[in-house]
Amino acid sequence: MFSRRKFLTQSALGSISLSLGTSCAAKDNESTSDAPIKFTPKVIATWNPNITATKVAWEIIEAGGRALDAVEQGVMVPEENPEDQSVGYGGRPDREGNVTLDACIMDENGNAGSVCFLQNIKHPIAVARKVMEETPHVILAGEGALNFALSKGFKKENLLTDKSKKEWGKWLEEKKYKPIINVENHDTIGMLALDKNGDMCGACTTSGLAFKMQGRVGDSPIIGAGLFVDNEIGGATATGMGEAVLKTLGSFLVVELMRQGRTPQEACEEAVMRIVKKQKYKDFQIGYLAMNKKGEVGSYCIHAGFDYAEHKGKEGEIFKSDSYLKE
Ligand code: SD4
Repeated sequence: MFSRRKFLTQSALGSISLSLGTSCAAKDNESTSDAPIKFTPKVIATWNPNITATKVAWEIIEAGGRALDAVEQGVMVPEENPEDQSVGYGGRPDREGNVTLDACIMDENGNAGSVCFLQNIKHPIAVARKVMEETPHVILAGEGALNFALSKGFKKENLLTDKSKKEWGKWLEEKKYKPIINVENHDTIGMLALDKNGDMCGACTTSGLAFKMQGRVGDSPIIGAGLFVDNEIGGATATGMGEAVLKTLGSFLVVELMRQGRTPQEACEEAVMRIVKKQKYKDFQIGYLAMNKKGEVGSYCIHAGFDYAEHKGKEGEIFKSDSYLKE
């Protein structure tokens, strides 16, 4: 099976040791010794165009910043990019022509915030963070999420660009709903960051499947589906056809498998196989991306074509994910 050289050879260069006393980082990975755990601060994100997002996040980590700020600022890059038609401003609309956004965020203490079916706000991830930090709740949806955002000073904006409006117009001619693997929906961003304190946080944001039914919410804002982080173990995020991820609570599954001792790679493969066993997997794409507390990364997808970006130094790198189907 797929193995990345770097999984095993944790390079001394760029690694940091963290003693057991100062963090829970080592608890499950090195439970038999008091030796400090070596980890590599790192940022990873789904899909190669998001390398610009990992760079922004990495600069925060490199400066000694908190992983939470890194993931929030990082995913804001595609959120405000009109060329990215799967996230935020410029996202493809639902069948009624509404751009509706889903996003969630998790911090190193197990706190979570999420918005779904949010319209007219460019940075849903920032609203999700405010839900986490400034309300007693985890998820706000639709009008309630919008009113909350407005009360916090977010501006109401039109997010439907001419380009996405045109594509929607074209779609209306046939009204055929079929996600196109790796093309139509390929830039949803799920990001995980491990900071210099050894703390991990994650964020996920999307405009969801193009031309979805009005009111449809995918996996991306659902804690445990599109994203899950447990700072004792690691984190995982998902991309692709959200319905398949929701039915298997995929990101939670990946983290739980890592807790049981699987590598991030093994955990991602197992989570994909759960979908392959029960669902019509040939018709859609799913990609998982995971990182454990050492900074070891794994990824796996159904169809070839899923990739991810990684920053742990000045230059970012793109890695191709191995896939269940090899075409
Ligand atoms: C969704 N999982 O709304 C998202 C779409 C996605 O890459 O990830 N696209 O189902």
